[in-house]
Amino acid sequence: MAYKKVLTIQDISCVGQCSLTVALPILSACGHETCILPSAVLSTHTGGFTGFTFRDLTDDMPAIVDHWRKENISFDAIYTGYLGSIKQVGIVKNILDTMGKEKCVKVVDPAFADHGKLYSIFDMEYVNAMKTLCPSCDILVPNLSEACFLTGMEYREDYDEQYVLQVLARLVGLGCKTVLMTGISFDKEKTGILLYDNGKIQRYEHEKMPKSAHGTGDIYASAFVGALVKGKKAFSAGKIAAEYTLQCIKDTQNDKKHWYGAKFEPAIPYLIELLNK
Ligand code: PXL
Repeated sequence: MAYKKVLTIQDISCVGQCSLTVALPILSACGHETCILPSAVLSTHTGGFTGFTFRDLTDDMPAIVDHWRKENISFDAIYTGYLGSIKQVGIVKNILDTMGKEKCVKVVDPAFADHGKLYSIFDMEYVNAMKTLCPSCDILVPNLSEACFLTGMEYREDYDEQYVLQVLARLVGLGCKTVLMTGISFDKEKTGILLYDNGKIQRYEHEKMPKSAHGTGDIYASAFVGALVKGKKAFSAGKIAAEYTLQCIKDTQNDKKHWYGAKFEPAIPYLIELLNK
């Protein structure tokens, strides 16, 4: 099996089990060399903690990337998540456009909203900037909230296939080639994923847990990229990531003290088992 070099660009939330502290171990466990470009350093994530610190690393990025260029460093995959500023979106777009090897797979997780609401540091100006990443990635991995903000569609908890098709059509209008939507199901008792690829739709539904957990979008996207880079087809990688994420949520469900994230580490052997099937 080829050894692949993945670059992931997202924040370091020192405590909180999200972003790089999730992506790095998951991608490494999948067997990939994992390079990072931290977008910001926070004391914790912003979802439920108050008084967190936030250091924006936008100004460090150009020199880091220049050095990589001088060293002729390029990547088999580039996966972006939570970014630190609007200016940074432009830098990240340029990285997506220029730092990949010939067959580089580029995955963008918008990572700016959930349950119909933007994460606390973001606004519509940021959302508008994020639209510019759509044509630069191969696969966009939004949840329904992010897809709605990007497309200007009203966010609904209750929806039908027609509504989702409209959201997808608008994402394609923004330049998306392939979209893997998370948290989509037409059965209220379930949840699932939907892969849109060149007009073709594939869906996979699974058990929905009573409570979701913080950071599961990052766990999902990291496992998806890990599986994809391992050579799995997008739909199969999407299903593997869904099964793994579900297990992480199950492992966390009954621990009230663990409200800030999902326990993704104990299920890593299960992820590897799924990858080897
Ligand atoms: O999991 C998404 C995420 C990543 N990084 C930071 C966050 C969040 C969600 O709230 O606050 C800093």
